[in-house]
Amino acid sequence: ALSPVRRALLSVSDKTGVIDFARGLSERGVDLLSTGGTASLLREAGLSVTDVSEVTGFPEMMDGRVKTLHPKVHGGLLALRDNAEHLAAMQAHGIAPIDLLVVNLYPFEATVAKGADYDTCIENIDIGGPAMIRAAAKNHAHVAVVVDPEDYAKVLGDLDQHGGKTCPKFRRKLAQRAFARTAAYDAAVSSWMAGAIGDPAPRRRAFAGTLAQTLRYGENPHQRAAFYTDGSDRPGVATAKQWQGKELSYNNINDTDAAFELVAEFDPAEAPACAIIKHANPCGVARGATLLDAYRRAYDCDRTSAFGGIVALNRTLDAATAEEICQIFTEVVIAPDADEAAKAVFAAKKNLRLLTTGALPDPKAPGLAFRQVAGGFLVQDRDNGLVTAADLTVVTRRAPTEAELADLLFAWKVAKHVKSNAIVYVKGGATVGVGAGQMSRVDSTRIAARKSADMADALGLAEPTVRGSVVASDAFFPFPDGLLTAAEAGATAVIQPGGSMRDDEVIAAADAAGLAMVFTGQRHFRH
Ligand code: 93A
Repeated sequence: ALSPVRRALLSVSDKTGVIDFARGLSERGVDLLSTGGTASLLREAGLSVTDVSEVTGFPEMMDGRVKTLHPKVHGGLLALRDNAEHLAAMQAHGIAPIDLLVVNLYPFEATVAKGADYDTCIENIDIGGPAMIRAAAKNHAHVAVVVDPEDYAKVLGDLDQHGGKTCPKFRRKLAQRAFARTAAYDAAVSSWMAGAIGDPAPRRRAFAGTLAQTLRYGENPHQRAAFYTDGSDRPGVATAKQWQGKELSYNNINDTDAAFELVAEFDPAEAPACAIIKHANPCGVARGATLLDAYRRAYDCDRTSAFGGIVALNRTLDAATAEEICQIFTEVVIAPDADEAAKAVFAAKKNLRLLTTGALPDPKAPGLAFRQVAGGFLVQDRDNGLVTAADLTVVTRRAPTEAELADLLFAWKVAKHVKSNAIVYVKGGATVGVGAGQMSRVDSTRIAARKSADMADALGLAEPTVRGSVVASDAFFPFPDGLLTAAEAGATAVIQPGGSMRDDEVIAAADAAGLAMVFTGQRHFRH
């Protein structure tokens, strides 16, 4: 049934639009109740407001921890207006109905994002607000609850359409949004606490995100989609500032994330690095003497696939690199920063999106990764495995040279970010062939070598760049065939987890071919 709105309680931290909304309510004959800060603001705007403390007969106390937690408030929100017993209780205890609740919560997520200390975060956990929101949402048969300033105008519209009443369908919609908000809020508190106690394990956790952006469509145009943030401050596409270009699509966001997570594996203090991503797989990754050099070397791995790709850089984008990127069609460029000259270069390319994040994400930081299956979702630690030279075991007669070792470690970092079965050839700190997403490891090995040969043809090189390269395999070679394919293509050293039943055969084949091979003891499946 339609429900009249005679009395509204407003208690908001985010004061956006609340004066106009309250004035609109007041003009429609609605009495206003409010808590301290909200009440003063409305009074300053010339509105007549009753303090909640006047209703409860208690002052706001304990730094505001107790302001609305009172039967005069919760009875007014929860009473069923068509229940004789409830009405009698209201009568007996002097409780007046509250027909509209307007609350937004202490900015807990924003406080965490600002890096506030533990006690400040705790103080920003709203208790009274969610209690009222849940009470009003439960009683949506009679009460309307608004948690988002974007809905203020809709409430006034609904009141006008129904002669000062709200309609049941709208109240139910508002209640659903209200429960989504309190669920996300509590999940944010729980996630923050999990981090604070150093236990981000994927157990006993509640998961929820905050809607950041509705997307035009999903992976395909017939799929609806949205982007949610999880409240973590990990630098990346969710926290980035977009300087230009149209809105990111679902696929852009996915690919940009893959690109930035990959390039962050390469310490900017050691060398500039660049990763170019297509369909979540790298088609070129390189270090360089300069950022421009790194970009060019990454581009030369697979120029065909780089077209329409996503470029991630581990250092501040400069004008020379920006000019070079503009030579082909690129969807997105993401970097920790971009200087003014680089921004000026991109300004002429209206469609190119430039994102800056202020920092690189820490590849070693803990976190969670999700994968959906029918009826649920899988949660695991993000793959933050990182091997160093000290973790490697040389298993062949020949040990890798210093140059090979550097390339092996480089290739291993890239392989971690390639869909399995992943095979990555690297020479001189640049990928020269990437084989991704094949069901057979031998096929990945062949494809990567063939792509390298194609590229050498296109560049007019005398021999494939894969000659004299090293190769990484994200999981062990189950048989010698894959390894032999890589050796035939011209690879001289191999990095792989080891652990196959036939490791002996594979090692013997490597020795026979004169290869140096190291085991990492750690696998990087990415399916
Ligand atoms: O500290 S609280 O959890 N205790 C309460 O009883 C309470 N009631 C409302 N926080 C409470 N609120 C919150 O105060 C609201 O959710 C809102 O975010 C804020 C509005 O305070 P003010 O009107 O003083 O700015």
